[in-house]
Amino acid sequence: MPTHWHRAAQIAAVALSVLAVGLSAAPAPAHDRSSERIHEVDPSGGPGDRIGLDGGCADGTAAPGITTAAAEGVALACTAGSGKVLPNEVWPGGASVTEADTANLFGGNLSGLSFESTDVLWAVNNGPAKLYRLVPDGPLWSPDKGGWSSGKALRYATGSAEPDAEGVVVTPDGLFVSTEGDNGQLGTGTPKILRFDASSTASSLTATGEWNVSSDLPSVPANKGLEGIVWIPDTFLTSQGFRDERTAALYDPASYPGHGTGLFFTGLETSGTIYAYALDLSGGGFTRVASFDSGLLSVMAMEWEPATGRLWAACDNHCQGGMTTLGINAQGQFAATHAYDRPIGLPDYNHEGFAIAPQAACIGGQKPVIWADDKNNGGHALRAGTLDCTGPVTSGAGSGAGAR
Ligand SMILES: [Ca+2]
Ligand SMILES: [Ca+2]
Ligand SMILES: [Ca+2]
Repeated sequence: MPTHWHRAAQIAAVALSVLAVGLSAAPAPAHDRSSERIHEVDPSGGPGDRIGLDGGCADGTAAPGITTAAAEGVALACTAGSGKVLPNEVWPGGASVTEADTANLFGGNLSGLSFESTDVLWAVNNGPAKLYRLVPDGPLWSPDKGGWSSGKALRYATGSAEPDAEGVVVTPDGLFVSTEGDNGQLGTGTPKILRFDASSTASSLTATGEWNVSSDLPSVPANKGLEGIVWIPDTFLTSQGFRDERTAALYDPASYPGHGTGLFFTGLETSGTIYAYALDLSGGGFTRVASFDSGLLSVMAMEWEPATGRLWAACDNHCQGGMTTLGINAQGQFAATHAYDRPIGLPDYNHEGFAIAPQAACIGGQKPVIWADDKNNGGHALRAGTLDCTGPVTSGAGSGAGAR
């Protein structure tokens, strides 16, 4: 995205950072999205870029598109009175954020993060396609010196280069990566989910599983595909009455032999839609079990928080770093329950990765969260903040306030 789009937002972020020095955790006013205004436009009107919004409609009615300078200041047409507009709340954690990597360690394109444990954080880079195993290095995170110093190149199952790796998740069934397409064939978006053997000692990793879900998705530009991925265990889904949209009945894991012990949820950047898949782990088969709106105009990262039963969706600077949490409602569907501003101390950068540390990392009621900045602004790709360990449990909240 052109950097000049964000000049005003960056100035505002700096001002907020200055304020934060003197006003720790000053509460931000509730953010009513029903009267959002377009505050930045792409002067080139280039295809594939989107309008910039202060938040976006929770129901996705403000679809990404091309706009012109004439549109600046125009009110955003969220569905008035539909009850689907979520107000932004203050970030439910610490206001301060610190850089969490050595300067200029990663360069650009770091785009996805997933904690394996309190001491192991996995990261993917979309170009060159790489996987990193990160470990604590004082207050920072650094590549594991045991073979991961420069990361490991990622290949498709055929051994060919190279997947546009944007999201990563560690699961009991292996490490999975969501991709937008093939870096060698820009212009054609073929989103896939890949599995890699993170325990391999090889210097490059060839996918041990490949699921080409592009036939199930709307046609997307090469760089608007699957930005985020999480895994949610069957035990949680069944306990919350999750419904299978294919069978129009309660989700029954036995309907999907060979799918392991949970479902994969992956977010499509271009629409902000999240798709739930049962993957046939012994082959390339897959079945869509559900799809739903993230509550964001665009989704860049996702996280599953087992301790609270919240599914998190995160946007980058296309929506000022806004986030939503989702839970399973009384109809058995995932729906956004809260929308949050980014922490005051987090600059409005191109954060395409977001990870929440396990509950075991809680200290003083807060646990670490990490963002990955694709653009490596200021020479840093990782930033660390905190999230309250005892957030609202939104799963199974039914039609409570904010649910839709
Ligand atoms: Ca990226
Ligand atoms: Ca990409
Ligand atoms: Ca993208």
